[in-house]
Amino acid sequence: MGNSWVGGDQVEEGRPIGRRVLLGTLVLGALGVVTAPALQRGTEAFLGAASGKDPTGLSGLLPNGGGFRYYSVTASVPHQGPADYRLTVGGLVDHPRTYTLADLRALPRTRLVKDVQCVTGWRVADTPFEGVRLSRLLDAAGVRGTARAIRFTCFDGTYTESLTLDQARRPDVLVALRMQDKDIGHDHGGPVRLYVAPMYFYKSAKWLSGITVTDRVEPGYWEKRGYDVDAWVGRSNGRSDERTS
Ligand SMILES: Nc1nc2c(c(=O)[nH]1)N[C@H]1C(S)=C(S)[C@@H](COP(=O)(O)O)O[C@H]1N2
Ligand SMILES: [Mo]
Repeated sequence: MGNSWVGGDQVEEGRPIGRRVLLGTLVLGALGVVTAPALQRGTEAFLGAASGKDPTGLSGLLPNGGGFRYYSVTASVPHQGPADYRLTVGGLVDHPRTYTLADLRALPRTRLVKDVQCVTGWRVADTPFEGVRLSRLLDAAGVRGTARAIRFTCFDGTYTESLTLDQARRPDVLVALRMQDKDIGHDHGGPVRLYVAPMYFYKSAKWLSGITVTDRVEPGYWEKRGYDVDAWVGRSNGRSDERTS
């Protein structure tokens, strides 16, 4: 699957960067040159996204992705499928459990169709997501009285996210198995990603592997790097986008 360069300015998580800066950065990165500290953060974020797809780095929009951009903070992500995918639910619960993909597929599902909004500005209208309500998995696990939050981990080995327990129990928060009415492919975080409909898309952790119930919010990957922990679309991160849910 090839990648195409589409559009003038590329964006990366955190701030827009101009095409010239981006191309310079990619060339330096490809040559293994150590970049200036000022560029380091953007370089890491963008090269991580680009190199997982295409070593030449000229990627961004997913081909046939309907406007979605590919993001990963790691250079590559192992593939997991029906044979080896596992989701563990643990922490402050009475009944920790590990789910296979078949286990998750056997549970009742919810389908939601809403806009997706990335904090860097792009928005995709009317995107169907389908999956098991997170609240269902939490209820099955038996959340203890001291619990206040959830920590999400991913099988890319690096990305993390967080929600308060109240946010996690909303009916528009899914452990998603399908997106755009297809099983979620690897690039979109398949086979299972989180979908937090009312929040910026960085909350929707791809390649979901762990749900840990905790006694406090532990800020996720981007939240440690300046993004709002309470990431309501239109009411956080200094943005005024139309709400998504
Ligand atoms: N594991 C993981 N999940 C992630 C990210 C990531 O880099 N790694 N990026 C987040 C951000 S910032 C966005 S906008 C969306 C992008 O999802 P997509 O690649 O399906 O468009 O995934 C979110 N979830
Ligand atoms: Mo994003």
